Amino acid sequence: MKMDTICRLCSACCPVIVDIDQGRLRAAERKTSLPAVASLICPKLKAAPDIVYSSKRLKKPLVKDKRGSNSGFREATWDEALDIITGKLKYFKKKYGPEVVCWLRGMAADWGAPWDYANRLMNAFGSPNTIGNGSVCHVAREMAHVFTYGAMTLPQAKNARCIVVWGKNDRNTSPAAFEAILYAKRQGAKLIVIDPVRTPLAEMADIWLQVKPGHDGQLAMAMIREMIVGGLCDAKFIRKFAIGFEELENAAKAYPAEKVAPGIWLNADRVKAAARLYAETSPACIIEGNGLDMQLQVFEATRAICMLRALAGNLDKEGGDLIPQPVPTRNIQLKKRLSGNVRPITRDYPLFNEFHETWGLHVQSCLVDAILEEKPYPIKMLIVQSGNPAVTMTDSNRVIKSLAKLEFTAVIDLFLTQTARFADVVLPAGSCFEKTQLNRACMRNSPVILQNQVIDSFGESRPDWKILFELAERLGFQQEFPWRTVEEAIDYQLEPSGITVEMLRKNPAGLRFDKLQYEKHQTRGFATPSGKVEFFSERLRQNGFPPVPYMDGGYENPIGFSGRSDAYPLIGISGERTNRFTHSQFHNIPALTEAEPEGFVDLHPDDAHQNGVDNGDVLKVETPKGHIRMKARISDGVHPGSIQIAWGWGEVDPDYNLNNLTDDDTRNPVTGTPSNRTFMCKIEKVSRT
Ligand SMILES: Nc1nc2c(c(=O)[nH]1)N[C@H]1C(S)=C(S)[C@@H](COP(=O)(O)OP(=O)(O)OC[C@H]3O[C@@H](n4cnc5c(=O)[nH]c(N)nc54)[C@H](O)[C@@H]3O)O[C@H]1N2
Ligand SMILES: Nc1nc2c(c(=O)[nH]1)N[C@H]1C(S)=C(S)[C@@H](COP(=O)(O)OP(=O)(O)OC[C@H]3O[C@@H](n4cnc5c(=O)[nH]c(N)nc54)[C@H](O)[C@@H]3O)O[C@H]1N2
Ligand code: SF4
Ligand SMILES: [Mo]
Repeated sequence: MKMDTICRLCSACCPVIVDIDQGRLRAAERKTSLPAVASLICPKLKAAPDIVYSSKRLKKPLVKDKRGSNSGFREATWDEALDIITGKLKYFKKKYGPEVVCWLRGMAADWGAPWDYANRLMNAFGSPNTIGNGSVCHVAREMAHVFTYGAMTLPQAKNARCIVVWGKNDRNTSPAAFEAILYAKRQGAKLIVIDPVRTPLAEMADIWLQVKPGHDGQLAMAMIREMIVGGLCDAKFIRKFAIGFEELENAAKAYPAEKVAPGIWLNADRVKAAARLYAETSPACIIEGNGLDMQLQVFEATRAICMLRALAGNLDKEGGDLIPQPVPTRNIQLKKRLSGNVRPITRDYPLFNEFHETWGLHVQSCLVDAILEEKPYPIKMLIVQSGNPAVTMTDSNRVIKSLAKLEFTAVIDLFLTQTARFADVVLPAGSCFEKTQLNRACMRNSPVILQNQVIDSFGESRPDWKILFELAERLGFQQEFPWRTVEEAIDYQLEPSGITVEMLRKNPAGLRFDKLQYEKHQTRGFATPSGKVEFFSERLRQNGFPPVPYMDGGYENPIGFSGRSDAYPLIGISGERTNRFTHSQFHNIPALTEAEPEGFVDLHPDDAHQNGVDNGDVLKVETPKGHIRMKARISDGVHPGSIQIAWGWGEVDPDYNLNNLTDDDTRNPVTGTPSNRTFMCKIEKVSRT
């Protein structure tokens, strides 16, 4: 039987058709809306049955029992496991106050509506500490958009005449977006790629700017400057719909391409050519990605990039960058229930906490501060849902110390991960094919497409929503969680839109709430305090941050450990996400590891020669925080002076854990973002092939 759903094996959230036989998944295939382009095969989706029915999946709840089996865990019933967790929740609340309990969410259970259940539960319980990983993913970038023109734009690559791909590797991370770029290129669109690594997109580009890692903000300012002095801006749009142009013009004076380019490994003429091609081709869109996200200057650099969109007049144009039309939903977070006296552990980042009612709290580094240093107060109990912080959070040695110090930890996951090993109780969660949920990726801009439960639950595992609803019931929150099924909960949340689960099931391709509209600013303006595009943000100024990005004219080197470059001369790039793995996931699935059994450190032939390194030699890569060991792969796809380190392999062996190298001491002052992606390091050959 064929059924429609959304794949959530990674955050690309592709609509898929699954083939089901007696409640079991046989195969799955992506749908594509672009008939002219062959649908890209996703290896993870192809391996979905191997993932879902992996022998390593957790079938039953586990409880830590040091007297028991080798692993230290014994199997338990759901009743026992949930009773232990609720007992601990009540104990810590009574002894210290509800805020000592934190709920930490990774990206896997969905960046979406289901997260609202965790917020609702924790807010009803009385703790403001529901923390996600937005400080290292796209949320810091989203805030830069919101502070510039009120919402995060969606690039309309399919109909663009010029596409800028800025720090994104869509072939591996978002096949639908890659297909749209291929489609547009076939229609003659120009492609500019800004990436320190030669990705498949860089190979196809009309202009590839191999920017020095972490220095995108200076590049964006040079492009702004080139557009302004070249008279290439949309003056009419700026006059009517923007404020602070003069201040931006002044700030950009410090960044002529000739002055910027040599320091960021680029050629001034090519920077100018890129700015001109972007400005002179209309409509044009900018696709940004995670290459910007873990930069120390993520907020400022993204704000500058957002300004390029406005200067070129591409905002909310077909083939430009669309201002989304989100589906109206009921805010079910119950934030108002919190006592005003209990401030979250992320209190030092008030603007980031509050810029968007959906996102909640996202500076995950604050959790480690709270556990280890008890700042601003101690966290004693942690519930980790759909995340693997022992591998994915910054400065793993520090994270692991914090996990070891916690008084009680529960983990909700499909597998016994490096993080779950620290848990007192592990609850087995259902995979994305085993649960129905509202997917935020769809809600952000219609059409809304439902993620459906299409197969039976594996073993005794339960969908995340069910685990949360049952915890709520045990804590006495029947009133807050009155729903018997997830369908009821979704209908309640979607009520303002008039869309129901039943309607969504009848329309598997999705439902739009309202008609797609462009240039909405003509009638409504932009959702900023001034109603205009804010090159100058009074809100930032009032909060002690530069109102215009890079207005100090500085040429800072914003890379982790940049002050230690004598001892650590190479730039380490947290590297490629290949299309077989999602962060720390699926390295235990033979169907995927057969084709890609290990990760590599890519280094340029010049650096290999200088360090006497051959292909396959084992390298020790070191920073002041720690080291990893991984095989070398010589590649001219990276710039001399930089190495690209494979991401996500720390789940297999802590010796491969890239976050052993990263620094959590220095963070972006607005968003708390550390330099996970870019840091100074050194290499040493430790063995030959
Ligand atoms: N140095 C460095 N650090 C990074 C990054 C980087 O590139 N470099 N990337 C950053 C980014 S962008 C992100 S988003 C984070 C990701 O950080 P995490 O969210 O911690 O990433 P994953 O390794 O995917 O962990 C997801 C976990 O959820 C489990 N899981 C999968 N599906 C479900 C489900 O439906 N329910 C439940 N309960 N569990 C499920 C998986 O088995 C896995 O253990 O890492 C960040 N950290
Ligand atoms: N297969 C797979 N798909 C995924 C994921 C996964 O783990 N695996 N993770 C999901 C998640 S949570 C996320 S956030 C997205 C991320 O998806 P993408 O945004 O595509 O992220 P990456 O592929 O990590 O990085 C994008 C590009 O940024 C470049 N880059 C690195 N440093 C810099 C820099 O300093 N400047 C610039 N301009 N570029 C730089 C890298 O070389 C890379 O080509 O993917 C999602 N999809
Ligand atoms: S890219 Fe692959 S794994 Fe990710 S959502 Fe799409 S089909 Fe699933
Ligand atoms: Mo992410």
